[in-house]
Amino acid sequence: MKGFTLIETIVTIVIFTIIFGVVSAFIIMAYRTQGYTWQQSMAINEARRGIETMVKEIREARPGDDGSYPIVYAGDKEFIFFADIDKDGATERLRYFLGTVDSGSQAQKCVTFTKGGTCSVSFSNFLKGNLKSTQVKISVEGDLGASNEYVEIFADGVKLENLCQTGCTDCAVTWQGTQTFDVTDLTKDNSIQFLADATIHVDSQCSWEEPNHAMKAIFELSWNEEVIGAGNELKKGVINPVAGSGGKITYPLDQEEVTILTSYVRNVPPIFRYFDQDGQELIETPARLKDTKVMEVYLIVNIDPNRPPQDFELRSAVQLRNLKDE
Ligand SMILES: [Ca+2]
Ligand SMILES: [Ca+2]
Ligand SMILES: [Ca+2]
Repeated sequence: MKGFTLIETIVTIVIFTIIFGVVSAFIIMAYRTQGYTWQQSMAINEARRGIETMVKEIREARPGDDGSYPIVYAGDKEFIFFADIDKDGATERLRYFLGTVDSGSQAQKCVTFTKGGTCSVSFSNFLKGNLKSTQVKISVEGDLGASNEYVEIFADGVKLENLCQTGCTDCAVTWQGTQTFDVTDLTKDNSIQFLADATIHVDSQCSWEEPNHAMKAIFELSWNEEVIGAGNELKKGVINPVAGSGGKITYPLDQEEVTILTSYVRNVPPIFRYFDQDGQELIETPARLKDTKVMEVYLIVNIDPNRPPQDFELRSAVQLRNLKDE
């Protein structure tokens, strides 16, 4: 029997390679589609479980242990209320919302050209959402080589620190004395002013960028804020009641524990809608707080809107039991 010729062998190898390539491409594609569909169904299940828990808790809305009305806030994409979700008799403050944490930063400089001068900068209207935290990094430069030459820093009139009291040099030609401060409380009003006071000892003899200056300062503000209605994550925030002195109950906002219920929410329409006892939809916030008896929760879930499967919609109506007879 004759063996294969070289040509026959090559042809055979080429044919098998092509077949193998086609088959494996098909398998990989099928596997990917399968994996994607599986991911989508996981996302839907996750959203469904989230919405079920949410509906159960909203149904049980009741006054806060501090005496607050059951509903705190009734927005299109944020609902804040009280309920006892773990059945221990103490009422939690709950917040369901679509939101994302955004960060931002701005920097400003100021210079003083006179001996012992001051300079100031102010930041305002930089926040778009609920402030989480703000930091400022401050550095100075100037005729600051001696220990009696320093820069007093104030934020909204509050003394923060003396920069460059040690470790700085005269006219360093680089930022020095850098320190970072937490100014969260001072920026809650969406505005902060910084003052740098160069004391009486500093002469105007430095020439880095600006000639004949005594001192200059740079303020680098950076913050984290929560923007409601943005992003694709439906979140749940829980605050436990805290008994203060004299048994006074409070719900400290900075003790909220936030978890993500589902990460693929695509709602443009409201997630929360509010209805009175006649089934009339409530549009204005004051009426929502006062008259809501029934709510509708609506979620659009899709792990990637640019490819199939299409949007999956979850919709659920819920009667607020403790509010229906008022
Ligand atoms: Ca509880
Ligand atoms: Ca000096
Ligand atoms: Ca302020």
